[in-house]
Amino acid sequence: RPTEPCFMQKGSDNAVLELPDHYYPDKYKTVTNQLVNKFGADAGRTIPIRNIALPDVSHPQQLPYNDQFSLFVPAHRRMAGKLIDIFMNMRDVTDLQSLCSYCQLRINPYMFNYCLSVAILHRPDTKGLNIPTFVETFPDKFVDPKVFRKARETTTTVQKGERMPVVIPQAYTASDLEPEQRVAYFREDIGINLHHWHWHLVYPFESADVNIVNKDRRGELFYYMHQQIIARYNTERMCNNLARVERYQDFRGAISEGYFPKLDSQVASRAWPPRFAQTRIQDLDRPVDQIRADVLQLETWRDRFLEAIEAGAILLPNGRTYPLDEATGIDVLGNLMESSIISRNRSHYGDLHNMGHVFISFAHDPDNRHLENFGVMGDSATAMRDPVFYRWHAYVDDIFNLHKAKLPAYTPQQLDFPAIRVSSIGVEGRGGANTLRTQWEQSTVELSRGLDFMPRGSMLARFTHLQHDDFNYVIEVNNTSGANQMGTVRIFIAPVADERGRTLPFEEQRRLMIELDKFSQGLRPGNNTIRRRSTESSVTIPYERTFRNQESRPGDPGSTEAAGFDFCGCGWPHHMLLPKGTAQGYKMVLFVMVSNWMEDRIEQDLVGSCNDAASYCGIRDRKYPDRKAMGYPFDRPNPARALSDFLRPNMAVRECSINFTDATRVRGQRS
Ligand code: CUO
Repeated sequence: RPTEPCFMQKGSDNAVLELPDHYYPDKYKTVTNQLVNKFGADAGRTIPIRNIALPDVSHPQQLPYNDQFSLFVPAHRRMAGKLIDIFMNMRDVTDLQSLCSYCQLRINPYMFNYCLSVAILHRPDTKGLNIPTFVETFPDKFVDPKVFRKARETTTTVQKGERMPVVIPQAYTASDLEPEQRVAYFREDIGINLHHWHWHLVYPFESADVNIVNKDRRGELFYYMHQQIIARYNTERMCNNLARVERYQDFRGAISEGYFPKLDSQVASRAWPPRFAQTRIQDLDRPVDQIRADVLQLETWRDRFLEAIEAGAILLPNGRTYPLDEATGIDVLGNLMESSIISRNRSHYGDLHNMGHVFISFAHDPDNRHLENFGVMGDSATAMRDPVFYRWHAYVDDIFNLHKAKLPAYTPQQLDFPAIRVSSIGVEGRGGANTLRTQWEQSTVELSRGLDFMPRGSMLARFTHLQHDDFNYVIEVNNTSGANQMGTVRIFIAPVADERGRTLPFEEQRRLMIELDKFSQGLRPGNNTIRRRSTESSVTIPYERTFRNQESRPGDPGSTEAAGFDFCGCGWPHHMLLPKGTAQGYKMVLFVMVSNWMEDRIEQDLVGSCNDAASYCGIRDRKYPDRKAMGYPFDRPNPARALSDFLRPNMAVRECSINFTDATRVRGQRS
């Protein structure tokens, strides 16, 4: 979007004092003086720009400025990969800024933002540099477009400082005639969608620099993070009297769920297209997107996955096989599935997951006859809004689970921590013992960065989201070894009964286990009482980190968070830590296991890294901080028929309930 041109830092070394003429796009060349006068006078900050030898950006420029951009579309992905490389190869930050000032009005804004964000995350000289949170830059991907009209009205008629937040309605994409609407608060949650976008930003799958992609256990993390989304969504559904999500496995069948996103793209000046109920995916022939693909291709890739899992080995390009073993099989499969450039055989196993997104997102216009763009499934910032996202990922997860089911069950030796006995777990909070409380909460998000028409000053939007009362876990552990020990405490929660009220067998319950926290803990000889605050969760990041609202903008004077919204912006939003529960109290089982930290630990220096949401996001530039399989001990089937049969002395469970109150509080005010 046209924003201010960059201005020069006066007097700084190597900086020129005027933006080189050829940096301006042709349409502005005749008015450069006016632009400098108009924006320069009240520019709060100036940045250095060099007159550099500009690299060739013609490839990424092939995506029209006002089009939508999708990482899942192979041609877009290749352009983005090229632009990331160009950004990565700039000599220093000033050169990068200079190139950005040249690109800003020439490169598609969505692609520009994505590639620059990836480069900032991965360049050694920009680590710790703040990236504006995506919802501030592109609020049109997250909120009802009516908000922008109201914001325009407000900003033009009310002085800054006196503006009331515009209110984003809570339920605006469907009525209650649509049963799926009952979980819209989850699907359309801004924080959840930001997390998903951020995760895919931190784990890109295309770049000429293999190190950007080839992060420790990234294929396994792709599996695990999305598996946890499905576990959470299924639980959320059951809290709302819906059955678990039905996997999308018949690629010829109709998708029964429709979705009408009611989002407008400000860049493309178009509404995001809907998908009507009972739509089928079709062969794609869209020259404009350089996509020609048949549904049969998707089925062929799928069949090859199933063959490989059945055989316990994948086929390599040289005709040999590579085993899917206990330690790395899931990582290999994850990288094949997504698929990334570190897929071991992309030509054979293809691009199953990404193209699933693409087929579904173009189901309404497979041959571009209506000149319609992709639907929300085509963009990682919007995909989780659509019910079909969960159907697709439930199927992807089932494929991974077929592999897990081929592995031997964990033996007692792989589960036990000799001499450590967990006698109990419970929670304490405002709801009383073992009762967790949820309700709605209203919070605000800053829109001003993302509004083209914006006069100076803040413009807030108020939205409503799920929230829970803080609580503590209380865990009693007895250490009979006579010596200090170190344990890894693993806390999960899962429903007790299925959607028909029947007690869940272990095999179904383990797949609904939601990780709540994981931490290391010293254990003195004798009895230990561990108290752990819910806010310390290794899964979540605090609200301020997800939204970085105006009260705590890093780098601002007085900010408590000096640096690092980059990698650190990845993490499940804390307000969605717990499922909603029900008014009557939804029964869940809390599970804790203390495993032997000496067997789990990864020796590495964590100084300066942000590691407080490592469970779903890993740690930047470090290894995943747990040697065990992600999801352990529930990632594999077990002969146990019920959770109680599975328990070992170093585990404990407690039934608890989540009580939802249909009331709304305002952030910062506790009722
Ligand atoms: Cu996150 Cu399908 O991978 O969206």
